[in-house]
Formats: sequence, C-alpha cells, structure tokens
Amino acid sequence: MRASILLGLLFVGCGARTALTEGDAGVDDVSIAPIDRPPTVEVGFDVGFDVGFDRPVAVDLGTPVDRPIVPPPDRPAFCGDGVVGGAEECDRGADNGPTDAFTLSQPGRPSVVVRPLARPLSAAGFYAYESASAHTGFEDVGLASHILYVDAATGTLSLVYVAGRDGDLGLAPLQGDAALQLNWLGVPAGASVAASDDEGELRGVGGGRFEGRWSFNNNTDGGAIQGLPWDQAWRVVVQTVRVEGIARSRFIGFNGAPAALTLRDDVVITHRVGDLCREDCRRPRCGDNRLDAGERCDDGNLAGGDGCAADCQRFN
Ligand SMILES: [Ca+2]
Ligand SMILES: [Ca+2]
Ligand SMILES: [Ca+2]
Ligand SMILES: [Ca+2]
Repeated sequence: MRASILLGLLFVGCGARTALTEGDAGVDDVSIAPIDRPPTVEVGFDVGFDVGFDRPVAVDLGTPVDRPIVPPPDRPAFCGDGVVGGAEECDRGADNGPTDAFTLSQPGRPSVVVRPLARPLSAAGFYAYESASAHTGFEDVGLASHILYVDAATGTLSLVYVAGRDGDLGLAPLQGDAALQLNWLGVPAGASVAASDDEGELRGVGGGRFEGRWSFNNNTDGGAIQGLPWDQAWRVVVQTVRVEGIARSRFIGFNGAPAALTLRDDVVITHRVGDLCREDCRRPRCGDNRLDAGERCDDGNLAGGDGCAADCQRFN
C-alpha cells in the first residue's frame, strides 16, 4: 500500500500544477481533473495494489470450459468406404474393381474382358501341325491370330499364335511370302513351347521372354506357349517386331469369337487372381456366367457335367 499512496500523491501534484497554469485559478479552486488512464483490468487474481498506469494486460485465463463435442456430419456407409455394411458382400475400398480373370488390351485402347477358347485337346493337338502348317481352324491368308487357349481335358492354359494358311488345303488364294518376328514378354516361369510350327522358330530365351522368328510361303507359321499358371497373376506383352505378308491381326477367345487387333501394336493379356471385390461391393461368384479371378470356367450355373463343373474349377 505504501507504493500506491506515493504514486497517487505524485500524480495529484502534476495535475494541480497543470490546472493552475491553464485556468489561472486560485489555489482553493483547484479541482483535480480525472487522470486518463486505462480501465482497470480484472486479471482474475488479486495483484495486491492498483498502480493506475499502463502495464501489461493480464488475460483472464479463467477456468477451462468443457466444449460440447460436435459429432461429424451423419455419413451413411457406402460401397467403397472399405467397411462391409448393409447389403454389401465385400468392400475393399479403393481396391474394389474388376474381378475378371482375363483382360486384353492394346496401347490407347480400352481393355476388354476375354475368356479362353476351350477344347478337349492339348495345345499341340489343337495346333495340329502338318505339312508345315497349323490347322486350328482359325488360319487365313494374310491373317494372324492370338488365341488364349485352354485344354478342357487337363486345364492347361496356353497362348497360341497362328498366321497364314496351309496351301495344301486347296483353298484360294494362297499365302504369299511372309515374315514375322514376335516377342512374348512376362511369361511366367514354368511355361514352355508346345508347338513351334517349324522346329526352333519359337523358343524361350529366359527371363520370361519367348521369341518367334518365322518366314513362310504357302503355309502357316506360329506356335504355342503352354503351362501359364491359373494360380498366379501375370501380364504377358506380345510385341510384333517385324511383319511382312500379313495384313490383319485378331484375338480369338471363348467360343472362337474374334476381336480385331491393330497389327503392329503390343497385345497385352492379363490374368488376375485373388480374393477380389467388384465396384458394386459384390463378390465374384461361381455360376454368374462371368469368368472371375480364381475360376477356370463359369457357364452360368452350379451344375456339373455340362462342360463346367459346379465349382467352376474344372471343365467336365
Ligand atoms: Ca461399405
Ligand atoms: Ca510353316
Ligand atoms: Ca464367375
Ligand atoms: Ca456348369
């Protein structure tokens, strides 16, 4: 309190001198003008004295106030949130997507779902090499065919390639001079050459690479790479490096249905595996007539003995 009193007297003295000078009033009339000063700030605790001049303003910290926790906006569960809810059968979030076992694509073109052509023949039996030619039934003059093929008796999966046509069939016109160089890249380990048309023209060179180097006239050339795994994901890129005497290219799959390809562009065939979830949060299932990852066939039913077994794992 001693400090307060002393400071107060000092301020009073200053004010009195100012009033005398300006108002020229007698000492008795002196009125002490109020001193402008900042309002006293409640600092939330007792400082013990009021100094009455500028000083740091203390902030009322007060006591902490519990703010109500505002719940997030109500967001109903949806397909793609990664949580299985409601009528969803699965939900892998951003990984929801196509479940098709095989897709075919070329640069700059949308990929399409494909399925293998199934016959109860080995790849070599299907290729039916004779008189320097293949006899798959898909040969034609000036035409090359990439065939995704499965031996329905064994389930062995193959990539077959044929170009040209056997002149000994007696059909016109005849296949003229032709030359082809193709590379298969990314072929999984364990696959091997099942047919080469003429010996040694198609061969594996290691590292998942197979090379076809063919020249032919009045017959076919091509070959078959068999033993692609069903239980692994893979992506085979077929490069057409050199092509002469062949003008058109196509893909042959399920039931022999052709799909046109651009002749010189890479052909990419992809195989999926795994426990996948569709964009609509439905699981792929056997019997829905879509060949999904993990299935070898799907004929749209759960009956066996009709070409595709009840579990979609065998042709029967
Ligand atoms: Ca969901
Ligand atoms: Ca040949
Ligand atoms: Ca299916
Ligand atoms: Ca069936």
